[in-house]
Amino acid sequence: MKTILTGLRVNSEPTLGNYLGAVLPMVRLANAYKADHNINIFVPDLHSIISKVDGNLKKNIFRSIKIYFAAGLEPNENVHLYRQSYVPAHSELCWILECNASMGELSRMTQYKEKSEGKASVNAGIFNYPVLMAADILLYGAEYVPVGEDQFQHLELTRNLAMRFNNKYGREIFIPPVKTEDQLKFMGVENGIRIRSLTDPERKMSKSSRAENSKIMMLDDPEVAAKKIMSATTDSVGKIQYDMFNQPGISNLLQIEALVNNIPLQDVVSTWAGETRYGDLKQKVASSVKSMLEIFQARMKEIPDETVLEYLEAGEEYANFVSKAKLLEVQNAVGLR
Ligand code: AQP
Repeated sequence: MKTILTGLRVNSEPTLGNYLGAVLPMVRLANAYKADHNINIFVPDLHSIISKVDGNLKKNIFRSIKIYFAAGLEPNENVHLYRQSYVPAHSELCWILECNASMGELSRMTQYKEKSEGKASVNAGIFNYPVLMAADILLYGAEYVPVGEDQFQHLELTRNLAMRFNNKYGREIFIPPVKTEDQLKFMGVENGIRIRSLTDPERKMSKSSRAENSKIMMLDDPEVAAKKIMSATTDSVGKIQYDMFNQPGISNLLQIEALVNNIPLQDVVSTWAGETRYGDLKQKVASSVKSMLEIFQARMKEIPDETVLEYLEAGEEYANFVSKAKLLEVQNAVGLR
């Protein structure tokens, strides 16, 4: 069976960007493909500690699993939920891959540049985490990795590391994830999803941003979230149209409206064509986001911790079994075994 895999860092609660860019696409694919695909949804707890952790990491881990169920994930024997730090092969393979990755290629990663920009000191985890991400993917031969647009460069790195390793050892040890264009086709989208900051729409909505009004957190009071949409930065063009280059604020709102209601962007754009009143668009998007958050937050409360733990323990048994076998193959190739 082919594998679809994704993960969401738990350094803090997710934003609407994480939800629309990564959680919802994964849940939709999981529900559609679970009969004949492995669906690996893991909690990248080791990735999470590269940033400051807000709140309690253990609680954040449980909350992260609940988020997938609240988004509509249907349990199934092929759906595997696990914590990265409970599966040691991730860290072990990471080291071996580190020894096959170059400082040059890692320093070209946009995420590294953005996360280290303007900082006097940057931890080595921020530099190395794309290699751990490659290990997360290659251990399970995951060909499809639904992520937001910001992570596509890391998927390309994963492909390169896999192919380099296979060439070096003369056999197909790793299955590389499919190319970005094929990832997009599989996700059923033309471009990667990138939800923008509400206050600075040139940038992506980011959970670590200090500007509270720039981001909607999935556990924000729905009224507060609606107010953040109402105060979103727009422009002075005076036309409601999708033009991410010249009107990123308005385009971002149109994109949010489409994704929250699961309707094609083109349909939303047509509905608003010819309209000029930005306030009306904001009202509509604010109301869509508010309703979505109310339903989502009510569902979050329905899932007990005990159920989450049962799923995690079962998933970790599966993940350890699969990953240990792949790690042994790698260790044999390198000569460690
Ligand atoms: N703004 C976004 N729009 C669409 N997708 C996004 N993702 C992140 N931001 C957006 C996608 O969410 C998934 C999980 O991301 P993550 O939490 O593992 O790490 P991140 O990319 O570092 O997320 P943030 O919000 O940007 O966190 P901080 O501010 O801490 O760095 C990924 O699939 C990502 O593409």
